[in-house]
Amino acid sequence: MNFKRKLLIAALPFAFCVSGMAQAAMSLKIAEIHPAGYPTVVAQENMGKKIEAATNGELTFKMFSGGVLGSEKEVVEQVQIGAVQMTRVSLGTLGPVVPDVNVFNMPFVFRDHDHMRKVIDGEIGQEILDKITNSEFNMVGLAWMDGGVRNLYTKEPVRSLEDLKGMKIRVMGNPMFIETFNALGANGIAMDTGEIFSALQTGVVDGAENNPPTMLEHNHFRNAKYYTLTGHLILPEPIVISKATWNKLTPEQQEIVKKYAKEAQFDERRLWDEKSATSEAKLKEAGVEFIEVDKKPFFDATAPIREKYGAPYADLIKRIEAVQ
Ligand code: GTR
Repeated sequence: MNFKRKLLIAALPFAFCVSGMAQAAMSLKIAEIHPAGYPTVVAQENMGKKIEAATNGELTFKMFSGGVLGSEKEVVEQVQIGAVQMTRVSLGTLGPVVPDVNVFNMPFVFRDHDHMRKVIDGEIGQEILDKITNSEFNMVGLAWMDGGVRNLYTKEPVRSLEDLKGMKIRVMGNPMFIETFNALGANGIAMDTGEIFSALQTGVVDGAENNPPTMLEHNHFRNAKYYTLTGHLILPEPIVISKATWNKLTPEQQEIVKKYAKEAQFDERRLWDEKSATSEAKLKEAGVEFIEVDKKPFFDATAPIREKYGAPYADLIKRIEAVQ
């Protein structure tokens, strides 16, 4: 046997050992735009602990909350290359990357919050997660988190569609949302979550749209005191894992990750309901006026968006509507 061959054989057990070790012990970074204590953050931390216990410490998790690893868009890019292993991201952000998920991003596609929950808990929810997994974007869709109901908040009150005319409204970086607000007579302006506070403060925008926990925890309420209950979006938010990471897991580890991600879906829902209620109370205490509006004009004005973006998903939309 020549020297080179001998060396190779000698190195083999070591190579196996190293790859075995990499599989046995892996630390996963979870990125979150929301601050510590937010329902999505807590639910993913709980999930991480359960997975760690179930894998005997083979998989460990480190939560990076508060957007320290970048904006959602940047994090999605990092997940695709495996630099960040896991994240919970708004479907709004994911839409331009995996267009098939945009069906949930259409204004007023769900009747109400409960309808959205039934849809994501059922087969359609799984189909959309599978679309993420089967796309070319190197992510595996694991489960859903609740992002509540998104309403409009503005510096000047919006009591009817007329009041919204010409207002600059911040939306997530998804052309569908820009078009939605343009259809409502406003100007949709895309920017990252972290830029909203100062954009409201300096008047770069006249308003934004989000759920009560985000309005509260990201301090948007300090410069937008009117909350108009349009309920135009009820967005579920997937937990995704990098495909590069997923492929390194053993089938057993994959099953464990899936199982506890699904559990996190329901853990977060409970936390979400509590947080929404306390957030609403705190916003009111801070002087935010909650404005009830007739949603019909908002629904009617956004019909062209549903027609344009919904056309390729006509059957799916019928199935969503049929979910009782
Ligand atoms: C929140 C959502 C975030 C982010 C944010 C935004 O409701 O949970 O993922 O998308 O809205 O509008 O930027």
